[in-house]
Amino acid sequence: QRFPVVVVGAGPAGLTVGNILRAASVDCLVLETETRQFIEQRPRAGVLEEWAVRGLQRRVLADTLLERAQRHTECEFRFAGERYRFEYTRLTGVHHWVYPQQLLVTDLVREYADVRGGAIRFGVRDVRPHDLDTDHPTVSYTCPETGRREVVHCGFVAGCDGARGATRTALPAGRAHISRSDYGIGWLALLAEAPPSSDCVLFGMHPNGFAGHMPRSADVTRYYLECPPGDAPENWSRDRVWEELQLRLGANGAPPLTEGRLIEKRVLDMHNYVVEPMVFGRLFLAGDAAHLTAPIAAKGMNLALHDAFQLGDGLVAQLTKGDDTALDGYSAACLGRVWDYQEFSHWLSEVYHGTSSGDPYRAGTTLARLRRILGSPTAAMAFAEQYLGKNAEY
Ligand code: RFL
Repeated sequence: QRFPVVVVGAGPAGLTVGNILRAASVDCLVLETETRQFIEQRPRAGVLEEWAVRGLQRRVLADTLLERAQRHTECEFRFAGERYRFEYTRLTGVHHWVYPQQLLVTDLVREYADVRGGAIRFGVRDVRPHDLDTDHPTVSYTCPETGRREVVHCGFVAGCDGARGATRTALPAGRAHISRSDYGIGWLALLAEAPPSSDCVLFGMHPNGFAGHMPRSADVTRYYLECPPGDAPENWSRDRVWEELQLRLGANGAPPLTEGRLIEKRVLDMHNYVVEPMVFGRLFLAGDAAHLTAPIAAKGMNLALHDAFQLGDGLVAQLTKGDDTALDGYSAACLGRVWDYQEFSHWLSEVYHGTSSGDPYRAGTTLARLRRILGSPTAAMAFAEQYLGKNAEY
């Protein structure tokens, strides 16, 4: 078997790269450990920045999204028993899109496999890249039907297999630097079968811990509750979850949250990493495989798409015109936005978690940050710009 490009992982990053390649009639093979049904139903992110949707639109990948996604123009901070609206679109003219990640993945896999005729294998096991520092790398995997090892020869490997994938671990020690940071905080990530309780995202800063409310659709809402890292989801009964959400998101004049069945309950330990450079020989890492941003600032899916636009376009330029410029600059072109978003996540983490840190000094500076955003037009504009992401064209 031979393909110009093997893409490892069918998440937002891998499927976008695959679609860009197929649009230019470049053949590629996508290898995915899960089934198609599983990836089309795996709920995760939901916030897309305007530039990212325009990037998808330019590549004819946003038709369904633009019909179904919700446009968000403001968010609300709740603390010390009060609520404060923050109208970021009125300030900047820029908005957020909310579209559940599994719907984007469903659109991208349909377009790649069913419309653009891209090759994809689901349910593969033990994917391993080889000879990455040569011009004839291979990728081996175990075929789910036969149990046999298959070897694919290729020109390039796109490592888009997320935070727990195999491609990042193929980097030899000393050839890449991995920077890490751990917030020492957990978030209980919940999906409730309940309509959103507000028309916008809510952030609650409470001495008991942070709480977030993120509308996903007319009848599903994502909630987050700060908890100890490594906490067991079983420690959070339905009653305890709703009691804490009502308390941490409660504010003067705000109606109580609409409760419902919890359809997902898992603890995420808040940590980040960045791999530099994102390239080793013929392996190009993209998305969570290259960098993880804790969901504090809702940046992960956006960064995955940013990488995928750069990588897809760079591979097309190389494979159709022999032009290496974009691939040579790939890592630097991605890492600027990656570090910008990492820094914003750190800043925002302090805003969310300072109140509950138990340290009165941190609680005081947190409140000062919030008052600055809400009281100074210049600070509000700077915050909105980072919250919405640098609005460039891709
Ligand atoms: P993905 O989506 O993890 O896709 C990787 C794919 O690779 C497969 N895979 C392998 N395939 C072959 N061989 C292997 N060895 C493999 N190992 C894994 C996996 O099955 C999967 O299909 O990575 P990608 O494409 O880089 O996309 C990144 C985003 O998924 C991620 O950044 C976001 O989900 C993060 N995130 C959020 N990002 C936002 O921009 N906004 C949000 O509001 C937001 N909320 C979230 C989030 C992530 C969450 N979790 C569960 C981590 C909320 C949650 C709860």
